[in-house]
Amino acid sequence: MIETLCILFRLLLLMIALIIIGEPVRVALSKYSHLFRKLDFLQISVLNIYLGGLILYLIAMLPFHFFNANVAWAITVISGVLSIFLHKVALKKLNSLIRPVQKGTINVRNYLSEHKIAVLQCSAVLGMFLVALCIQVSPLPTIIFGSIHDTSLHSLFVQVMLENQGVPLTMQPYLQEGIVYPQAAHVFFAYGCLIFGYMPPEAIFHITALFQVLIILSAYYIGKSYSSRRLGLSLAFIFFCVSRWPRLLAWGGNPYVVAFPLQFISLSLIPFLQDSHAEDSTWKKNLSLFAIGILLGYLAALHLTLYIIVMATITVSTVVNVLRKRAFYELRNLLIVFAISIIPISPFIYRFVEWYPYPGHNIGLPSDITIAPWVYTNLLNWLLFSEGISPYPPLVIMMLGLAIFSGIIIYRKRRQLATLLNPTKVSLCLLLASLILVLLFHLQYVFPPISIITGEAVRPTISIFISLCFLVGVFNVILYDTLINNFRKRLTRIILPSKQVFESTVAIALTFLILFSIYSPFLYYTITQDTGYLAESYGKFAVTTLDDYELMLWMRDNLPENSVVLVNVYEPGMFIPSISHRKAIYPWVLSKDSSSYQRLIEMIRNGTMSSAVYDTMKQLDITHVYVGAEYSYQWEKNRKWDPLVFLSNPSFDLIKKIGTAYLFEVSYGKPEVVYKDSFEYTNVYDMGWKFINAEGCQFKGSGYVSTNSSYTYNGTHNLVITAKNEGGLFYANGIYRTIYIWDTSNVTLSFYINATAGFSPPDALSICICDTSWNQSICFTTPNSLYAEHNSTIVLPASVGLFSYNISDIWQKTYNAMLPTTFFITIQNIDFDGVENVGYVGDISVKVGD
Ligand SMILES: [Ca+2]
Ligand SMILES: [Ca+2]
Repeated sequence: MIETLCILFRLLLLMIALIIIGEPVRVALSKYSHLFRKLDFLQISVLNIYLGGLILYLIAMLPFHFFNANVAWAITVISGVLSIFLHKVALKKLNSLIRPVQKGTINVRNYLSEHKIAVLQCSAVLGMFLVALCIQVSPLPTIIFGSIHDTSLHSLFVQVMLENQGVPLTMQPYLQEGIVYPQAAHVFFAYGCLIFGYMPPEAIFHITALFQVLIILSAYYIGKSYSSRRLGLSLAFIFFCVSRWPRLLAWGGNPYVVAFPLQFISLSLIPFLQDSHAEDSTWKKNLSLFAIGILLGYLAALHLTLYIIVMATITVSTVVNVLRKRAFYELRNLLIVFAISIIPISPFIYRFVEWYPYPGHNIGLPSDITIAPWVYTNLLNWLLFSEGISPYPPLVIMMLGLAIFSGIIIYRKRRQLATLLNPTKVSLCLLLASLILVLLFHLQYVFPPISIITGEAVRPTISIFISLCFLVGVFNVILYDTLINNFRKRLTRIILPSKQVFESTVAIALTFLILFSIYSPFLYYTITQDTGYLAESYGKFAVTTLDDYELMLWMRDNLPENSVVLVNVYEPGMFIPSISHRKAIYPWVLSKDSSSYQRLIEMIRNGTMSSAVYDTMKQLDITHVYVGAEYSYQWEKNRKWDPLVFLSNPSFDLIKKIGTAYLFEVSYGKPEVVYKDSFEYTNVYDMGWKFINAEGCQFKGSGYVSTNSSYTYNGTHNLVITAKNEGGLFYANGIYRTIYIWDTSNVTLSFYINATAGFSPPDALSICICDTSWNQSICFTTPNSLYAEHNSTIVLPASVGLFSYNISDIWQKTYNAMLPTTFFITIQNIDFDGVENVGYVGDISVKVGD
């Protein structure tokens, strides 16, 4: 609870800081342009966040490397002082509001009663914003960072931005490749790190949650600027509980989420482009057009596809007006705005063009990339049946019903829409533009899959849904008016004319009751289910554990600077660059799609540690290997690495283990020895050994497994395994571990054992090879064992000594089959006589080939 409040508080502080940075810009703009006048404080809040972000983006893009904590603080403080200075008069007025009533002044109570409805509406919007923020952050404390893919990639961008004090050209020292991904969203995250002490992945994960909720304020923004505060309230409500986008987007898509509210603000600028008399002087008009262009370009720098969707919407609206009204100045406005919007992303366009002839276009496109044909996604299917509309099936039906009903009502009332006409038009333009884009994005099945539009077709599909949400928002206002008028008419027939106030209160209450009943399922799911849904969805890709986090922090403090860590792209090691500040092969970038890397991580997953694995690792200069505690959700299969591939493999030294997260140093020894255990450690379970559970309760006894320095064969420690029968038939104490090999034709098992202390016939110490289903096995056992008659049992010539066997041959003879590539080694001590058996195992090794 306290943690949730801390997260909430930190996000609200960040929001206020951004609002303050944006304020001087907004005031300056509104002095010279009509663009951002007539905004209330809620609209100002959401707009300022982006104006503040724009200032920070400008600073980060300038090549002077001064995007650091000092400058960030300075800008925040200076903007704060400037804002107070600019609002001197307003602040004085506010001061008079608080003072007791005097002649000629207004006080709070008067002000509130005068603006009763506006205050209520704004409070409702703010209330929804805060409730949604609580819902949004409540799953966050239990999760360490976000998706190991999206969040790790964006935190890498933030990390290089912090190290370079600005947006650098390349991702050095973590990767060679240049940065062409527009970095405006990352500036928000980096600002959070500089001022509020976030770790980069944490900044991305938490700040994204803030922007997911900010959509409520920006929906209010567009509603109010198009029509009225009532439409604003209606849209805020729709994006509070009806639209799942972007509130329930849990897999990442962080810059997309950050850009989402600005998309609405951008759409609210369309009427300005359509109005030839929007400003009184030409230079003011040009200034406004310039500001719109820059804001649209900033949207592009936040997320390119949302920019394309907004531009397409403006284009559709312009084309319609040019065809209907011959309004050619609109076309001119569009072209001006489009040209100016290129400015904020021009550095990235320049980089893209400049680097295009370079190998891999200098964006890390690997030369050995395997281009799989892009799987066709049926987007209608996705929208309707794969949680595109809502993750809760009853709401999908409700939403479709609402959308169809809204469409019919709006069409029937099309002549009486009045102030609702413009928002209706823009919703339809957005709908048409999105449909066109969905069709255009389908060209990706024609183009090579590695192109800028890959996978982007989903986003205009979401915009189709958004346009329907706008229409439902308009419908709410119509419904409200119709209901309230009807109730009033009916009530006047019943109630005395003198009771007008009462009558209108009853009408409002009844109207809200009906609206509430329509939306109660949406409210119910939002309040009761969203937190759980978010927690579950995050759980699929946000799989970093506390062990991983601690190990990565340990690496930051202890690992040599020039270390290169091999990571599995399905494990939390993806956060190594942004947490440990060490190079990882590979982060979630294009390089990871190289065939050699994919082959490498797949071979390790299979336990195929042949010389090819070491060759590839040498080529990539790998010095360490990170094995995470968990792995991300994968549709096809589990891609987790088993730490047993590395544990006791002589080519890898375990240098740190925290819980089930491991860090190994690569020593490039002899790849043919896959396993060599000399028990030079204290905890056998840490090294991958597990207990064999004694089957049945008739086996009473005791025993332990440990390492000590008695009867040492090699080094200073041995494995010691004891068993003592205590009144049963016998007692068996055993441990096992998994071995992975790739070539099973000539495998040698060697071991040193000493089974003298307390062993008398038929007591036995045995070492077995078992398949992983425990069905087939071959055993090497000390003389006089009960199992000596089994044809799968080889009796050792002595109770003490170093023995070596070709287990491929033995397995072949016993089962007439190849030795499995994955098998268990078991060590078992069996006592019958009640005199404790103390068995020692000195060395065990498994070798592939000669
Ligand atoms: Ca030893
Ligand atoms: Ca014994």
